[in-house]
Amino acid sequence: MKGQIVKILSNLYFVNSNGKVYECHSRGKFRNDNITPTVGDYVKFDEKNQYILEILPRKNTLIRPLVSNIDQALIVTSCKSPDFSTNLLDKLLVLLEFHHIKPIICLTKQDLLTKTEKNEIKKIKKYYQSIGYLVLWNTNLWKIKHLLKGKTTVFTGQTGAGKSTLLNHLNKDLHLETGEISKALGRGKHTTRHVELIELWKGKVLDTPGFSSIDFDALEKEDIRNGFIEFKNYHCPYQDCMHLKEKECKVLAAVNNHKILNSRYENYQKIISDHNRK
Ligand SMILES: Nc1nc2c(ncn2[C@@H]2O[C@H](COP(=O)(O)OP(=O)(O)O)[C@@H](O)[C@H]2O)c(=O)[nH]1
Ligand SMILES: [Mg+2]
Ligand SMILES: [Zn+2]
Repeated sequence: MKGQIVKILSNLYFVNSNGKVYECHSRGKFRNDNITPTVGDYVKFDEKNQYILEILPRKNTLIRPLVSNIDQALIVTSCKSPDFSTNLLDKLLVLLEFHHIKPIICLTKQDLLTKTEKNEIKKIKKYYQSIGYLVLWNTNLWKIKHLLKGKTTVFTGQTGAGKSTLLNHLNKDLHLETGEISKALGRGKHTTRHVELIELWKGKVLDTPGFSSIDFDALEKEDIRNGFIEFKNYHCPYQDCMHLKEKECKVLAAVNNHKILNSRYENYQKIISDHNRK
């Protein structure tokens, strides 16, 4: 039978197949093969003896959290408290583009904005939509539920952005802990959690504390450039133009003509210079 690993606890692999979860063991073989099964792996398994026979080819693997075969990511981005960060958003977009994970931007805490602030966010929202991204408010539960169906989705974004709150809204039975993580840390609470895919609206979701910079290490400068997907619309005289100081660069011209959002370009420069410093 085929299934997907939804949870791993020491040497027990929880495999979901058509909504039923089987507790399987892994054969020694994978260890020798240098493949460790991860959450999200699609596997062939022996349902009778409950062990994993084969790990099917992966679409992608993230390191932190260690998880494979992610179809899409909901980037939960708060408009306020914590303040809207285009830098974090653009970084995540680059990372997701590199790993072939479809990004969906979900804005939260719009209720905390003044009218002027909301208009500003709406402009930014429009820009991201114009370059091809799906951008939603967290109040659009109906749309989000539809997007989850049949997919493996990670919920990512800053601590306090409202990931767990949104998940609780999507399913009242989840009862995920929400609120300030710093309070929990202050009490010396055990914060390491196991990675688990949970079934939600006919899909599987993973509530992550965000990705780690380790997942960035595999990227080359060109990958960062390619992650700014709207740059591809401009054809510069230099083939393989990095859009930094090149003469007659069409991207730089578009930034000057306000065709490309200023913050996007600034974030691009920042990510590239951080990369150079490594
Ligand atoms: N005003 C407002 N508060 C929100 C919204 N979404 C989440 N919160 C609050 O923000 C805090 C952090 O939310 P939480 O879901 O724990 O964030 P997480 O760290 O991303 O999982 C909690 O106190 C939530 O009640 C929202 O849309 N509006
Ligand atoms: Mg949370
Ligand atoms: Zn260029």
